[in-house]
Amino acid sequence: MPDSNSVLIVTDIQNDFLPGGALAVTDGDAIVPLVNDLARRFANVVITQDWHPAGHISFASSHPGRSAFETIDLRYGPQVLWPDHCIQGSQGAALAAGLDIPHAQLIIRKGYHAHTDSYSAFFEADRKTPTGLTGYLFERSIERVFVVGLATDFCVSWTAQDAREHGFETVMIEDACRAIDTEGSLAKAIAVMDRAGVRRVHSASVAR
Ligand code: VGL
Ligand code: ZN
Repeated sequence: MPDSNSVLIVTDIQNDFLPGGALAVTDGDAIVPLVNDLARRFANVVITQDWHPAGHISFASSHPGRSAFETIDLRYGPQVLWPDHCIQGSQGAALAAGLDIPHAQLIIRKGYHAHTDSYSAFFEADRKTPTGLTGYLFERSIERVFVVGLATDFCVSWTAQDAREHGFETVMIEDACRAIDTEGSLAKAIAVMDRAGVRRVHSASVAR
């Protein structure tokens, strides 16, 4: 079992990212039983929830003439536009019904500022506005962060990168993640994680 200074971050396993959802990730539902099994190996679990107001800046519908999966430039940098998804309080934003992690201690919501997206669980897309997760983990003496969930190439990757930046030993459990993979985003995310020193492992190597 990973020690008491380790945390599992379960990223955005929400209805809208599962097959049939507004921003469905291929096979997103396939990881749910594995994530439940992994979570039982950790004393510390944090769950993240993408949590946008209606009319959020990351929605293509907020930019007349633009379509989903196009990239535009915003004041904080490039932003991929998405179908409306994970609207606060909606069924689509709810955690997947099959997620069974009653001992998770914190659910961190992100992307709630109308004018800024937030893939990472640590910082909003401006790379400056903190979510508070760093302070929470520091105060709980967490040293190692394991990341699973959706999607590999956006929220998982950005979360893993920021964890490294804060000096956490960071492990991405590859078979417990699934990707959106738009415009080469998966290959790019893997390269960036590797460069940042994020270790990629198979779930079988995570001790029980
Ligand atoms: C995500 C796109 C938009 C994710 C969230 O969870 O990876 N991707 N919002
Ligand atoms: Zn989102």
